[in-house]
Amino acid sequence: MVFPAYNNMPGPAATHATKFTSAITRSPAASAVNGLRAHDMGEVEMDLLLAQHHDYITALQQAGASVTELSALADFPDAQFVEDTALCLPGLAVMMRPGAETRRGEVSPMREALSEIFDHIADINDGYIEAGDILTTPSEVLVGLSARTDETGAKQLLSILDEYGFNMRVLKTPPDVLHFKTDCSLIDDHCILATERLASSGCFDGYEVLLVPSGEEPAANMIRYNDHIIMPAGFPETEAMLKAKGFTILTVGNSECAKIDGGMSCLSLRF
Ligand code: CIR
Repeated sequence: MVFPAYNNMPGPAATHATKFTSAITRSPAASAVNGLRAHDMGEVEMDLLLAQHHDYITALQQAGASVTELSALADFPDAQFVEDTALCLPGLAVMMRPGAETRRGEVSPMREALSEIFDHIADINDGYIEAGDILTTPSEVLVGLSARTDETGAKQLLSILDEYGFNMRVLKTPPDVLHFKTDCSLIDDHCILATERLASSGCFDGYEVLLVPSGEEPAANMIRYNDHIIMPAGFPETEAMLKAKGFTILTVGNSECAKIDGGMSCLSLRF
């Protein structure tokens, strides 16, 4: 099956990577305080986490999303980071196989939810892949190999996407960076915001690249949703740079998710 206007670079009407109507989020469980993290950045304050989660949903709604909030999964401390469980493309959802063993059980409940929405569902059942390592642009799907995403998983995704007519390119997530999208975001159809350490590899040649000001690297993970950019609060230089470029910004406090390595994109599936 081929989705028209996808394989031509750049596709004139290929805006599916920034234009959406819906989003899925999942309420953080009390166990979120035990979420995986690379470094100790202090205890997660549950009340603040819930308030920030609420603000995040409000921002999505302001950007035009109809938001479905799934209920918390107590057994899975990282389940609020729904992005990692599925890749949503026009007409197709691909269920991931997380590299983090403690996260694999998050996929099946998400599959159930997406089965009611998507006509086509495919499954990764070999190797590992988390969708935090996947950046979708209008012309291609970029996959960064990482500690959570391996070549076997990427290869299976490639064959699934090939069958459905989507282009895919395999890249590398920088060492010691959790996910590919920890360091980049699509902020316009042909413009990628990225950290210097990622962009300097040349992986975004052919796109316009905006570099995150030095010292504000965590701001590289944001989402473009229709005419808005939703970004974490506390990164004034990045915010000013994007405003000067004419983007409309919504900021959301992310201090608590940041303690468990979560950012703006991880908290929703957008389609
Ligand atoms: C994890 O380590 O899996 C979670 N604590 C954070 C996941 C963040 N997800 C993402 O960047 N897409």
